Amino acid sequence: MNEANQICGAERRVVALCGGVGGAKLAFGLQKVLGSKLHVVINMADDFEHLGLHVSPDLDTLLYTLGELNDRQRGWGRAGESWNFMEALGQIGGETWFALGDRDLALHVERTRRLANGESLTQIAADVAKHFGIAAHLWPVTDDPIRTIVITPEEELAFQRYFVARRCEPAVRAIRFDCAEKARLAKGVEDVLQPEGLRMIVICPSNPFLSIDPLLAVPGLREALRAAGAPVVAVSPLIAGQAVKGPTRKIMDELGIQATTATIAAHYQGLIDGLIVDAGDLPDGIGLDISVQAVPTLMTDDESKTRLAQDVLAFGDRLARKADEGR
Ligand code: FO1
Repeated sequence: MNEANQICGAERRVVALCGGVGGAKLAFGLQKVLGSKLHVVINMADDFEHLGLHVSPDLDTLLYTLGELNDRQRGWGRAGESWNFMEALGQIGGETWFALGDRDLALHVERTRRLANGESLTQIAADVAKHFGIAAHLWPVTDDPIRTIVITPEEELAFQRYFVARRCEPAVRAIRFDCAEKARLAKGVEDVLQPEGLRMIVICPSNPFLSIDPLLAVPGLREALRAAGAPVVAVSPLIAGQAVKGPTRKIMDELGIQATTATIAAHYQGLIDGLIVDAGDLPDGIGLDISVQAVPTLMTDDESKTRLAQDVLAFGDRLARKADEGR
């Protein structure tokens, strides 16, 4: 990479599309490398009203992870939590299937108050991120309602009912994103995806069906990604055909989709220029017009998250140079 490009590269923004615990891990690694040059577009379709509170699980997982406040075993919620609220709630017959820690509760109560006051999820996310000392910029994909609905043979389940109450065990027949067609792409997301000063776009190793598809369902996002004029690099959420955590593989089996590098590439067909796969998953002739790079993708600690982030950035920069040479 020539000197000018290198300096310019370091100064330019990287936009990451993210949802869930796996996505948050790579976002953490990217923040370690990029600091305030990282902009994260967040899935908001896992949100739901619970006990009269507006809960935003993917936004909160990112806030806690980037703020280094997260419980690293569970992946979601805060470290050092206490559960007095849940205990007291149980004593009076309240709904305890969705665990809200005492510290976590403060975020839901304060977000609910501010939403009732007319503030947007974008404003609330930015303000909480500031209070948590987070360097990256967090962008809810939309400030309008959007809800993932999981269709099973017996019934339709709101996302958290499927994911938490039923522990992902009902078979998935289809997934729908209610209100997506009316959701407006948040202004901040449109702004950060403008070509000027944009280095690359990263699709984090989140569940493609439950975390990335609801992002892409917001009208205008796919077009904005294509018009951004920067390489789009996805990181496969599978390692040796298995998900590191969560129901990605199970859902692929239930949807009749083979859990291979090729099907992940096909899922993002037309959107991505490059796909990062795990070192052991060298593709058998993907046959798609994208570049594939095999590196270790299992993120078990801060070092491996940062290393994967560096590999992703180097791969994206190589794709950019190839595109420049091609012009
Ligand atoms: N996941 C669970 O499996 N059980 C829970 O009780 C639970 C509570 C919870 C509370 C706040 C929050 O931000 C996330 C929470 N999650 C819980 C995780 C959450 O359901 C998932 O991380 C996302 O919705 C999917 O990415």
